[in-house]
Amino acid sequence: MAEHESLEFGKADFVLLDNVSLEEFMANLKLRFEKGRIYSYIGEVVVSVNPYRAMNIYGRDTIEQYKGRELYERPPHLFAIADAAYKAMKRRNKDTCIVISGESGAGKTEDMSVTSVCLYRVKNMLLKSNCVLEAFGNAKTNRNDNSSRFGKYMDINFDFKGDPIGGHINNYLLEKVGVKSVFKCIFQLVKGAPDAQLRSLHIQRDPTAYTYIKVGGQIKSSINDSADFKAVTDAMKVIGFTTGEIQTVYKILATILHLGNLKFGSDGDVTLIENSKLVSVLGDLLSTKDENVEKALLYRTVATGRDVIDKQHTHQEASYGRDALAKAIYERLFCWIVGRINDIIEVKNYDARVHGKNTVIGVLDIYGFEIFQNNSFEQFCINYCNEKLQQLFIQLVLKQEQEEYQREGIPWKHIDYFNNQIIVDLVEQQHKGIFAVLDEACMNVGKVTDEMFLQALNGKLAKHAHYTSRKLSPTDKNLEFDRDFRIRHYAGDVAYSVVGFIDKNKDTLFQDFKRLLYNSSNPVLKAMWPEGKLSITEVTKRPLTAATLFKNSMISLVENLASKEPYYVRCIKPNDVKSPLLFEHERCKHQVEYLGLLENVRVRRAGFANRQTYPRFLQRYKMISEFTWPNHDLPSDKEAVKRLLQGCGFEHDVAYGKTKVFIRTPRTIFNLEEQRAEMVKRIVLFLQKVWRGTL
Ligand code: AD9
Ligand code: MG
Repeated sequence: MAEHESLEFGKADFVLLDNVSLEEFMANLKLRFEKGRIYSYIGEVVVSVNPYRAMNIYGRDTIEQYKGRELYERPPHLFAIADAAYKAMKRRNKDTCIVISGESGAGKTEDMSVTSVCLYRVKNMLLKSNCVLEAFGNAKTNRNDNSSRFGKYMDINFDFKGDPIGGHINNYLLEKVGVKSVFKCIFQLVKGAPDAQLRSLHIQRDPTAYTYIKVGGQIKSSINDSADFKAVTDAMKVIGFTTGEIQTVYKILATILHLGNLKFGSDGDVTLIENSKLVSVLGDLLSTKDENVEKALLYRTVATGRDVIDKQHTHQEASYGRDALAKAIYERLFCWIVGRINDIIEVKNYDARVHGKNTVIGVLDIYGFEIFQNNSFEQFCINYCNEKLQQLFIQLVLKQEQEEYQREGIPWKHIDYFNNQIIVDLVEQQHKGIFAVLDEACMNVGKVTDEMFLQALNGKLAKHAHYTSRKLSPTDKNLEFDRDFRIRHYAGDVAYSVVGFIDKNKDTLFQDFKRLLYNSSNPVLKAMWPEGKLSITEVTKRPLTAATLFKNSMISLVENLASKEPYYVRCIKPNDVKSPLLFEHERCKHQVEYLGLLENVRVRRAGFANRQTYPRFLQRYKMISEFTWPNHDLPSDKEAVKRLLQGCGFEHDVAYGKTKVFIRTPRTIFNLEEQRAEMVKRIVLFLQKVWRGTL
């Protein structure tokens, strides 16, 4: 428990509250925010409130102050958690992870960078990779000017000495370009690239000239555009991207902007490209013949039995194909960038037999819970992801903890909490879940509409307590549209429009585009599209849907996190206007409630900071007691541990379970550690004297 701060800043650890009530919790949180104390603890969980202003608390000197210290020795800080995760990994040779959660704009990505700086030490590559990924994966939304449109899970590998030796990034990209948001890299290019480079890409320095930027809205210029553009390009160079690769990256961004401006028209039954000059621009950028570009945009090749014919797109199909192409090449570019970064940062040639075990700290920063005016498939996936992470928190912090006390026979009064498993099931359950119903709808190509999908949901989920729709609750004033269904999420109600669900769930990129890109004479682009190699008759297997891919990736992410020792950072957004002064009480209270923070305090307060099996405890501390050193003659290890702790005067702070001893406060552990270190020192001195014969 943190005890070092003056009380004028409130309680540094919520466990120290006099009464555990929502009012006291909120009063303490507010006081700390107003005093500029943005971090607090609940035991080992960090509660972080977005300050919306630059804080002078992230310097090297501050990192040094936290290194090697115990959590409760210094004011709460992310550095302390990073160091705790690091120490736990080193001491126990165990993988750990830091899970950062909270709604959109709560400060996760900032907290992730702060934590990473502390963990990477001198690993420049990892820092540079952050810069590139943010440019390509973040966009401005209503909720956050720098909103992560991709989830990032990063493993940092350490060698046996505890030095970082590399890493690996998993990305969970969702939003695609041209949908709702414009990625930062696109602004940086248009506003910040040198004139000559723009000319070679046929791009004008005017964001309003591009439909996709206009559709994405919020045309925002920053004074730093050219500096940002340069920083990202330089970062790619430092990471090891070749000049050809960097050029291709920008050619792809330019391609996307030009695609957005393509207009289709018709002449009788024939679909045409109105601004055909753009076709040769695209041919140039994609290193392919103009006529190939034109053909892929206007026709698709279909196999009918043995025959292969070119079928003309309708006007609508052509527009649809164009947008699908823009989205797909952006998505592919992003994954390719992550892949290239991984090639470079991944640990190679690590021989555990020579270097000892290589351990990992994972850090997760993912898109936060979102409610927009109009919520679609992307928000649905994002919010499902947040349900999964909340479930993991419940499992690890609230549920397992209490179950262990019961199993071990420690007297325990159960603490109630809302278990969101029911919502997770609503989304991911086989056959009945929303994803399953959606996938079923997508099996019937072309026949099922979004509305029919909604009907199917209504049919299957009519009785579900967390699902409703206009049809099921006609009098509900909060359900505005017939096309909406609403989920009661752990963090609040969200109405989703079904429009576009079916399209977004299917892999809808015409094969002709894949072939076009594969046949490019630009080797970097070609390598991004290996499946374009297949001929029309070879393409038969139905690809997995977006929902299934996303669900699978979330399930394996959660499994991965659960296999590590987790540390949590729970981020809170103090207001919706990005103000450093405003603590909107209701807004914050809502977050404290749904994050389960009060329950967290209760479990923590009634619970124990540390537990160890009796043999393990003895192995570590037996030298500090005459009853146990070098061996004990008591009937059991449990008895021996009791004698040891009685001897040290810690009896009041511990409980004895069937197989483990439970220690309430970290201070006791700290004290035991100190005594142990002291004894080890004395034993070593003693042995040295024996060896030297001076005894
Ligand atoms: V989203 O789910 O990706 O939409 P995040 O990641 O939770 O969201 P982010 O870290 O991007 O939020 O923070 C939003 C903004 O708040 C930042 O752009 C900063 O302007 C501001 N912020 C957040 N944390 C800090 C901080 N520790 N110090 C200063 C901060 N400013
Ligand atoms: Mg973010």
